[in-house]
Amino acid sequence: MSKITAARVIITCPGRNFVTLKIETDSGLHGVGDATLNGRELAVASYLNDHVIPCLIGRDAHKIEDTWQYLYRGAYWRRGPVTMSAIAAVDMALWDIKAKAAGLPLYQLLGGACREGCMVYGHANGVTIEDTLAEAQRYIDRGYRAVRLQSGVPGLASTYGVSKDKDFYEPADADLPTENLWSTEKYLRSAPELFAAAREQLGWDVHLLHDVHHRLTPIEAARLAKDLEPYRLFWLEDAVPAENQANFRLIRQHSTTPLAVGEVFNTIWDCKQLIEEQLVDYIRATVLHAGGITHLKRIANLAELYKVRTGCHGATDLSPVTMAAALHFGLSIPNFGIQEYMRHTADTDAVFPHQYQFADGYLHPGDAPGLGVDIDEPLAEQFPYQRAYLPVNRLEDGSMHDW
Ligand code: EZ4
Ligand code: CO
Repeated sequence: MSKITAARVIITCPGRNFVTLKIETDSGLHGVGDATLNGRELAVASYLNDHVIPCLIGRDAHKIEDTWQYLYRGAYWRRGPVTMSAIAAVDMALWDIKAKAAGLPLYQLLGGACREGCMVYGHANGVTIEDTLAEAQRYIDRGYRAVRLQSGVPGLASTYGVSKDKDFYEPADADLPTENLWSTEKYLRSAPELFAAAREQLGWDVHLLHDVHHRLTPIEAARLAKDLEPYRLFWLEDAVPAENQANFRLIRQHSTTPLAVGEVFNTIWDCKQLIEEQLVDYIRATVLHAGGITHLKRIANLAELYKVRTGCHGATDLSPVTMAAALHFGLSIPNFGIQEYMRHTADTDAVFPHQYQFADGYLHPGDAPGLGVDIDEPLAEQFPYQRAYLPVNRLEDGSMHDW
């Protein structure tokens, strides 16, 4: 028994907002969990402060599964990003405590390492194809084996994934949502040109990925997947929104381009049909937004039955705490696929000192007991919360579209 004596939510903005849960125990050990929900941060902070923390005090920190069930079933109101991010933060912090108590890096408790490291992909983007490919080459030169390519669309002033600062892409960029314009026709013309040029210039030894960010209808996505087939993508991500999981059937009927989805998923129920019908190849649910290590393990185990691999979301709005948890998890499961990796700013790295390290295209979580990441609270205090929204997206006639 290791009694939870205190828990607090720390909100900090070292370049972007992060919500962190820190749990303390009577054994002197503490654990950290990430509860960041981009653009809706304070809702999760309130869920934790007002509704979860009162239930945690006095509980046995080692009862991870029981605490998960208590918070999930006990709320009565199930699922959803706010609830599941809050549960995830508790779950991560409790795994951190348990692994520290055992004196082991977390991956050892999850079954031990299945591989030497977790292959990651970086983000190369540019306004023109030329710029994007120059960026991609920079990643390859730094040792990356996989790169996501996003390029500006001729005729559109801005598009998803193309940033001003090349190293630190940050879509939550304003205190009221930025308005973007979108044209599916223009995009469907330019995306295949990007990948044709990429294969010509970068060759075939690098994995190439692309994110559609939920903007197409099923038949449009089928056309894009088919057009991209000759360039052998590692995956095509979020080709359509997945509220209606059956949408993916149409894409599958037309193309062998591997498909990935799931960064906005919260539970195994969002993944179930896609996995069971083998409609996707990579499932992108994360430790943070899908209920923690305890729940992501269930998703990965289900996926393994159908040869679906993981490809966890890892954008900058997932803190180094999530990155550490994802790496322990990825190292320990048989069906790991790839991990998204966007570097955080120096201020974020300083607020969250961490053990994980990049080498030769792989990240390794390190061998410190626990998650191998912590929060520097006095430093975190120096970066107060700043409201920041993700953009919204409209078609050229003014209709709202998916961002
Ligand atoms: O838009 O993390 O694959 N990565 C992505 C990200 C998401 C942001 C949303 O918070 O799609 O850039
Ligand atoms: Co994405």
